[in-house]
Parts: sequence; structure tokens; C-alpha cells
Amino acid sequence: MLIKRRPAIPPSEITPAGIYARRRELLRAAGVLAAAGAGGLLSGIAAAQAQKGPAEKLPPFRKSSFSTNEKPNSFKDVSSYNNYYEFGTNKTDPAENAHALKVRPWTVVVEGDVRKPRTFGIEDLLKFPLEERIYRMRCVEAWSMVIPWVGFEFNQLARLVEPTGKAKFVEFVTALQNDTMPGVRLPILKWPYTEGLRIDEAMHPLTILSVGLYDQMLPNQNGAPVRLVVPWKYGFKSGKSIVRIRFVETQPKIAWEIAAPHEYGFYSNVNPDVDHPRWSQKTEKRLPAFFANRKTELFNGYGDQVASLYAGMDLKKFY
Ligand SMILES: Nc1nc2c(c(=O)[nH]1)N[C@H]1C(S)=C(S)[C@@H](COP(=O)(O)O)O[C@H]1N2
Ligand SMILES: [Mo]
Repeated sequence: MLIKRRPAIPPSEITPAGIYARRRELLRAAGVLAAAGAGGLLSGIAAAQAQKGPAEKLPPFRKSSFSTNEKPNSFKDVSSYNNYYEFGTNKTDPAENAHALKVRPWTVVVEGDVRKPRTFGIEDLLKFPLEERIYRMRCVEAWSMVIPWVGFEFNQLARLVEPTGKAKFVEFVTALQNDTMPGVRLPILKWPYTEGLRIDEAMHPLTILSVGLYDQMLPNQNGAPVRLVVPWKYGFKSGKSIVRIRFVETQPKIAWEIAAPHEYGFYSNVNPDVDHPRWSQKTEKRLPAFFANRKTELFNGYGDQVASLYAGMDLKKFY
């Protein structure tokens, strides 16, 4: 517990402001402020500053046999080339603008056709058994990366709320912060950005909720504080900054399908044989390359694990 103790004279008035700020910088660099926070005795002012001070530490995590052994992209690649339209449509916009996203306090409401609806604080989510999952990620725009996510299987959370037999799909609703997201002033997509999965896709062990990247808390531009990751589908299925999860009976409408139904379907499985109406999906550019340098694989190479989910389905029809 954090004990708040207000000093009679705020320390900022004892030392001239400049020296005060400098001293805090030094203390922070030395890890003294973070240590004080953990120790539990901190003035109100110091507590407020410590919160926006040193980055919160990601809890320990273990490695996973679900990881690819391909070489991951650098932290810089993964956190500086992004799609997060709420912060702008250029690849560099999210890294420039997403610092404004308010990520604390954060709750995820889980509701719908479940026996035990529940609201999880981000603190609760960080307590799930975390694993490093190094996944190939393929954007519908034909670029790809290898990303070391840290997260937990969605099915772990689902089990706690006990979906009923009526639940056939899961809808994921992401954050809408009008004051921090310049992109939502434009009607590019129907905000908030929503995504959905069939329940068996959601419960598949490859489907994770990610809270970290490399050994750090998830950067805002990558969907802090919690985002979905579904590695056999195009990147847009992996909704960022999730605030609500609904177990539902009927197939939910997803943001990209509403915007352009002839271009984007509900399933959106990576498939080199189903072209986007405006470009081929046969090859991809594994960043940081300039030109296509790889053949795209069905289900992004995860076919051994997921193909059975689609047995008997015409993947050209259900794209
Ligand atoms: N809320 C939200 N989630 C989103 C998007 C978005 O614009 N808004 N873009 C999607 C797309 S198109 C991709 S490719 C991935 C990119 O994730 P990354 O930037 O972490 O690599 O996020 C997906 N999730
Ligand atoms: Mo994407």
C-alpha cells in the first residue's frame, strides 16, 4: 500500500525550481525514486511524479515453444513503423502521437454470454502467466515483421468468465479517447475500432493478449496497455488498446469490413491465393527490406496449428 504523507512545505518551495527538478532527475537516474515507491513511503507530490517517471517494469515471463526461431525485428522497427489510425494514417504517426494515450487507470470489461462477467484492471491482467511469443506478423498491406510479444493466452481469461453455450463469437472493442486521438476526428473507420473472432479462433492457444514487447511494457503505439495478437490473420485483426470484450451469439461487424466490405472480410486469414482487390498477396516485404523478399504462406505459416479450424470451408468465399 502507498502511504501518502503531505509535507508541511512542499519540497519544490524549499529549493529553487531548477535545482529541484535536476535533483529529481538525478534521483530518478539512480533509481532512488522507484525504490521509494516500492518501499511504500512517498509524499503525494513524489508519488505523482514517480508515476510518470521511470517506465513501469514488465513482470517476469517465460519462453514459449510456440515461438518462431526466425530473427526478430529490432525494438526500434517494431515501435516506429505502425498502423494505429486513431493516431494518424502514416506509419510514423503512432510513434509520434501515441504518447498522449492515457493508459492508467485501465480496465477491460468482459461481458455478454458468460456466467461470470467481470472487469479486469490492468494490474489483474499482468498477473496472468506471461510468456514470450515470437510471432511472424503479416499486414494486409503486404509487409511483415517478426515480433517478440509478451502476453498470455486469451483462453485463460475466457475460462475465468465461463462463456455459455450461446457464445459463438468474441467481439473486441478498443479505446476511443477523443482528447488524445487526433485520428478519430476523421471518419476513416467507425470508431471505436472493433474486431472479432469466432470463439474457437479466440480460444486457440496461438491467440494471445499482449502486454509487452521484448522485455518492456507495451509501447503505446503498439497498443498499450493490452492488445490482441492473432498471428495467422492479417495484422488488422490484432486490435490495440482493448477496453471491452463481448462474448456474443452472432458474428460481429468489424471496423475494416464496415469501411470496405469488398476488400476486407471477417476471417482475414493470411492467404497468398486470395488477392486484395487492389494488390497481390502472394509475396511480402519482410521489413526493413525495401522490396518484396518473401513468399507469403497460407495462414502466415501457422497452418499446422490452425488449418483444422477451417476444414471444409471455402477460404475464397470466407476471406
Ligand atoms: N485500435 C487499432 N488497432 C489496430 C489498428 C488500428 O488502426 N487501430 N491497426 C491494425 C493493423 S492494420 C495492424 S497491421 C496492426 C499493427 O500492429 P503493430 O503496429 O503493433 O505492428 O495493428 C492493428 N490494430
Ligand atoms: Mo495491417
